[in-house]
Amino acid sequence: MGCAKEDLGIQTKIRTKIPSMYKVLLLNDDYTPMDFVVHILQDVFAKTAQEATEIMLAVHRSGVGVCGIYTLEVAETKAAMVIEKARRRQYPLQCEIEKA
Ligand code: TYC
Repeated sequence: MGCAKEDLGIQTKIRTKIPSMYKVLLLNDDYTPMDFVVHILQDVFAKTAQEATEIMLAVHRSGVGVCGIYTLEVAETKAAMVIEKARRRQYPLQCEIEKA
């Protein structure tokens, strides 16, 4: 006796979820040069020179600033790129992600 899939009452639920978003945060330190941070913000986060300078100065003055808000995988990749570029130059720049 054959048993068609429909007879088993199996249903495929199609759910489209809005992905959680994550902030990429840049932290201040006393050693990373300002122009390097501006370059990172342009290169990794596609900021204009003016936007990058404003974010860098906000981080320099307040201690922390948001570089952008992305899905988890993108946020993790961008944070890892920042750390890698900074370590290659031996700068202590810190970059973290936080749920938005
Ligand atoms: N405070 C650093 C300096 O005076 C500049 C800086 C800005 C470093 C932002 C890190 O995330 C940072 N050279």
